Amino acid sequence: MPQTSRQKPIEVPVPGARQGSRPVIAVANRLPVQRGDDGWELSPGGLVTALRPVMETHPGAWVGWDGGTKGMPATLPGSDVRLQPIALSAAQSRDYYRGFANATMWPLLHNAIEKPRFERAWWRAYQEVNGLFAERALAALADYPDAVAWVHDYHLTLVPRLIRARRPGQPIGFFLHVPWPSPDIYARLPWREQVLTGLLGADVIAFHTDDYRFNFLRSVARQLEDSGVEVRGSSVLLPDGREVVTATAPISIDAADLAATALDPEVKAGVRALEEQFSGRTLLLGVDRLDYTKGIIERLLAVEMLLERNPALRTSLAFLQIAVPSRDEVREYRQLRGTVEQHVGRINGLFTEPGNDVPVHYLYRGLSPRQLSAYYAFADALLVTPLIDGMNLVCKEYVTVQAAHGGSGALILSEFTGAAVELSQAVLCNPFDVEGLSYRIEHALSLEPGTRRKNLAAMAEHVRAHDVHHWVSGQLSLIAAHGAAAAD
Ligand code: ADQ
Repeated sequence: MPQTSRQKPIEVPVPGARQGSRPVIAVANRLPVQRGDDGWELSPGGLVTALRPVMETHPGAWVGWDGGTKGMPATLPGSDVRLQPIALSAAQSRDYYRGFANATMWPLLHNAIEKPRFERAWWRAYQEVNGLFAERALAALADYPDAVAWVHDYHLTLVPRLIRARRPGQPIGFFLHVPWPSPDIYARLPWREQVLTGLLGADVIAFHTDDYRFNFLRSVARQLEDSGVEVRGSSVLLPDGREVVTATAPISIDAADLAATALDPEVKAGVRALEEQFSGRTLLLGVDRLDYTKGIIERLLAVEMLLERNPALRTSLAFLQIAVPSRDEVREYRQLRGTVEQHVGRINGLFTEPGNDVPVHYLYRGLSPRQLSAYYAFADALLVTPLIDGMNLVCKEYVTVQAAHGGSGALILSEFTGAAVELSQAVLCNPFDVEGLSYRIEHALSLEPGTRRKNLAAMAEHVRAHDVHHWVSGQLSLIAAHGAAAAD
């Protein structure tokens, strides 16, 4: 069995030619569109950011939940990719999405840092809705018989097997955007065998880091060995002779595109406005979906300790938290919002000097990529402190925008993110140690600008060389090559 370690990811060899414009049927929970001021537009978020380049270069279709929106366009704005919306009933969205996906799988796969809830009714809805997604994907595959099927994330673990049952020779890939926990934690899931056999319908199952991949292989060995399933190296051999390969493929961003956008006039104007607003102060920034995995409370408490220890910082430092509303129909998320807002108010109540601006600023909303870029360009340091995070794209965005502006910003990065494996020049931190975190922030701010600039440039160069185009072409080639091998 492979050893778990925080080593650099093994570069997965990319067999076969680049996939050119072979059609792709992407299957993911949500369709990546929303209604904006000027009509339908791509919605924000990690998965959409990552998959946008696929849609630009490959024909095909995207199968996903319409989220209850009506009147969706037939194709993705700005491309020929067909949208295949799935409508869910109120009960399905409650039990499959809010229940099984967000209150069972999400906490379970994030090391059970919130207690996962196990409800049989939710599991039944999850099976039913995975069935609907598979049916839609099969219909799209009938229109594009030479397509690659690419299934995403913890909402849809049963889909690979359902597609395989009806199209045995179909190349199928699965990518998990979140961590895979240790086999002990995974074993708590009452439906642990079904989820594993669902995933093993794919030809390739890929993860952000070796740790997650090894945890998965150990879960397969523990739960399925009695059923004749064998883990051999990085592959899984099934009783019917099929081989499923696993791969480590850290996701990334469209670095060139972001670096170019970061220099446009709207961003520069945004930076000038921030220079005025925070004139003479050091700005620490946090940017996250409002999620209990992101360590926002620990970050606020660390900032509080910093202000407590250093009275001079109460007027010379500002911390801005930008939090995108997320899953506010789930109880734990509503509670988190309340707790964050209490801390922000409490810290400002304690540490605002009369006649001065508050030390903690808080925006509860989504921002446009250009608005976000202005904050990235201006901030002296970014605090990325998740208790656990599959990858984390925000830190990759920060180093890219800072480098485009010739900045010397510091990245303070939790060692419990997938990104920490790649961005080793960051100031790494353990967010569970709140006091230690407050010292790591101090340390990051005390680094010489020359050192910070050198670290930042190294990280930005890594992201540039391992961008999302590299990730997509690697994944599609791997799926096509192993899918073809399986069909022989
Ligand atoms: P997320 O948990 O959503 O993604 P992350 O990877 O950081 O986390 O992506 C967030 C995205 O949302 C970034 O592109 C960021 O720019 C954007 N965003 C954040 N705050 C915003 C705001 N206020 N306004 C607008 N946009 C904002 C999941 C996993 C991660 C994994 C990704 C991709 O949890 O671990 O990195 O998928 O696989």
